[in-house]
Order: sequence, then C-alpha cells, then structure tokens
Amino acid sequence: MNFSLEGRTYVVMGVANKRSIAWGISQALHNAGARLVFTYANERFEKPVRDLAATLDRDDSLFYECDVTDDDAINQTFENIKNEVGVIHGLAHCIAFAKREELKGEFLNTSRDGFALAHDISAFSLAAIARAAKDLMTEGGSILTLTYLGGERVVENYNVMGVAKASLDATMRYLANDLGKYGVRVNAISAGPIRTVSAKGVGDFNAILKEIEERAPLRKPVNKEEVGDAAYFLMSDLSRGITGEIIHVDSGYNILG
Ligand code: KAL
Repeated sequence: MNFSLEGRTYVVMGVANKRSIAWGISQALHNAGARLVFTYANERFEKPVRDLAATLDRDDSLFYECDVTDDDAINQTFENIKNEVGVIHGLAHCIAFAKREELKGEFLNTSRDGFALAHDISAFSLAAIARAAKDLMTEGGSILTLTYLGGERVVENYNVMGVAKASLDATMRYLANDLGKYGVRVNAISAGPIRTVSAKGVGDFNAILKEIEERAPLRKPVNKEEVGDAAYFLMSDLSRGITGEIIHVDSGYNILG
C-alpha cells in the first residue's frame, strides 16, 4: 500500500491566506510528496497563493484562476490542467460564500438571491467541479470538500450557510454514488471552528472557541494541520474503502448533545 503521494497531483481550490484550511491541506499533501495545482477565485488571491506556494520546497506547482459560478471558467480551468499535467489524483474543494449580512440574526430573514448565491458557490460548485475533474481522474481519485456542523444542526448565526452545508453534504453523497464506479471517492471533512478568513468579523468567535475548550472531548480547538492530516488520509490509499463519508475533525465536539 502506498502512503506516499509522490508522483501524484492534487488540485486545491480555495487557499486565501496562510490561515486557510486549504493551506493546511496543501502543506500536508506537499509533505507527503504530492505536486499541487492551486485555483483561486479572482486576481485578488493570485499573489497570496503564489507567495505561499513559493514557500514549498518544489517549483512545479501550477496556478489557475477559477470562478466557480461560471461553468465555462470551470471547464476551461480543467482543460488547462489536463493539458499541463494529464492526470490528477484528487481535489480539495475548500470554497464557500454567503452574504455577510445573512450570517447574523435570524435565518428567517434570508433573501431569495442570498439563498441562491450561498447554495451556488458553496454546494452546487462541488457537483460542477466533480464533473469537470472526473475526466482527469483516469487512475481513480479522491475528492474532498469542507463542511461544518451547522449543516447537521442549528448553530447560531450560521444561518443560510448551514442550509447550504446540508446541501453540500447531500451533494457529496450523491456524487460518491455516481463516481464510485470510476474509482473516484468523494468525502467531506467537518472541521471544528478555526480562525480563518471565513470566521473574520464574527464577533463572538472567542466564545465559540471557549465552548470547545470547555466541552469538546479533547478540550481544545482543532488547527489546520490536524485537518490537513485527515485530508492526507482521505487523499491516500489508506482510505481506499471510504466514500460518501463525513469525517469530523473537531476534537469530538459533534458527539455532544
Ligand atoms: C457559526 C459560525 C460563525 C461564523 C458564521 C458564519 C460563517 C460563514 C462562512 C462563510 C464562508 C463566510 C463568508 O462567506 C464571508 C463573506 O460573507 C465575506 N468574506 C469574504 O468575501 C472574504 C473576502 C472571502 C475570502 O471569503 C469567502 N468565503 O469567499 C461558524 C464558525 C464557528 C465556523 C466557520 C467559520 C465555518 C465556515 O463555514 O467557515
């Protein structure tokens, strides 16, 4: 069995800065020997992603802009990746968005377009990307997305993003069923709260972390390295019997009532 990812290529979508879970995943895959292909939403993120990748001790990483709300952009991105590397062995989808004003107060006030936007970027994009990436996974593959407990139960303020995560979770399972026959596995990691750009501006994030320190079985918040290691497991042959699964990397918080 192959624990190493040497000779393999993985696409990581959604690195925003050094705190990003996507960056923790990138580092873990890199340390296991993988070649990385980064995609970012728009030119604003190009330099941060290139600067971070430059800290890795290899220079064959690739970079592509990919607006996941645009089918043509998705198809073009994977066409470009195919022309450059031929085969990919996995993909990490670390992408979500909801309007800031809909991530506080009551879910009841969610707008029609805010609901559609959150679902388009945070859930449908996984299906669109899986469809485009499948053609590059000719040696089998592992697709990974990031979800959160707020898709399974009500978490204050998470609101429309929680509903979008529930959709993402189901999307992941349906894709796992469709793609299994091609040797492609599809799973999700449900990470505990980590102070990333997503969490920026969340007033009571300290209170959320304090709750984890006091109540989670492991009594500490998780970090992006712990999520990265679980991602490495899901990208490697060690997880070859696992698909359609949500692995909680959350210090055990989700088991509490
Ligand atoms: C209950 C929690 C507190 C946080 C509440 C909501 C978090 C939602 C996540 C969502 C992805 C955040 C956004 O979409 C922010 C967006 O409106 C504004 N930010 C941006 O546009 C920046 C510039 C870009 C880079 O961000 C995006 N997303 O494109 C949940 C906590 C405890 C756990 C978290 C943080 C979960 C999670 O889903 O991230």
